[in-house]
Amino acid sequence: HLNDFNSLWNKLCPLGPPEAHVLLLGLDNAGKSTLLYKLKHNASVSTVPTIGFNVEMFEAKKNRKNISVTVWDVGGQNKMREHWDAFHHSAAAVVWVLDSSDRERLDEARTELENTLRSEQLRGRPLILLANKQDVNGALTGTEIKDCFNLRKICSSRDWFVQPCSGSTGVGVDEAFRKVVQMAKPPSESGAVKDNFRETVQRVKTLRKH
Ligand SMILES: Nc1nc2c(ncn2[C@@H]2O[C@H](COP(=O)(O)OP(=O)(O)OP(=O)(O)O)[C@@H](O)[C@H]2O)c(=O)[nH]1
Ligand SMILES: [Mg+2]
Repeated sequence: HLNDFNSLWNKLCPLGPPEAHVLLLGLDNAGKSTLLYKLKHNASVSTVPTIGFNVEMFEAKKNRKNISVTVWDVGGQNKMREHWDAFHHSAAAVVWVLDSSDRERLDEARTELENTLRSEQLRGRPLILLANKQDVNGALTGTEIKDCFNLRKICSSRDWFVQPCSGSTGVGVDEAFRKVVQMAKPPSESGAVKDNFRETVQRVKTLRKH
């Protein structure tokens, strides 16, 4: 009986399936929120710039086990960037979303990515770079981005992967998520990390209210 099974499962796994937190970061207008909702609802949602963050949960399988994946989509505007590091410590993977069609802001994106990767709390976490907006004519290819960002060098101490995609058409979005789940490396879970994390969420919620 399903209920019996559920109660047995809850006794065996009182904490639920293991969780992985994934951070979506990148400049404003890169397409993070569009990608999040495409992935969650397979719908093209019209977005507004994110002040604060959006968060969605997903079920996934990793090594044939169910895991629960929480994706944090943090606003990319300048004034939001100082809050990014509040999300770093529990991240199992960093997903950097790039507007591949915006050549003028490549330098800015590269500088911000390098800053993010310098974070002590993200040490060893994998980087998945989403080369978004591939539907736009003249968008940089994944290979061009890999070279232009010098990923081999700046990611010498972590796993990394470049996935071309489009949040508008959905091309590459499922592949990106599968890759993220496969590469995710949760930081060792300790009480301290969890408390710290709760505190961070509270802090950002308060921030959004003001
Ligand atoms: N052509 C095209 N446009 C896209 C794509 N993804 C997002 N956009 C558009 O880019 C704009 C910004 O998208 P958002 O998802 O709001 O960007 P964001 O990264 O969440 O921005 P912030 O919340 O300010 O950090 C919107 O007008 C989207 O419709 C894409 O793959 N192709
Ligand atoms: Mg957004």
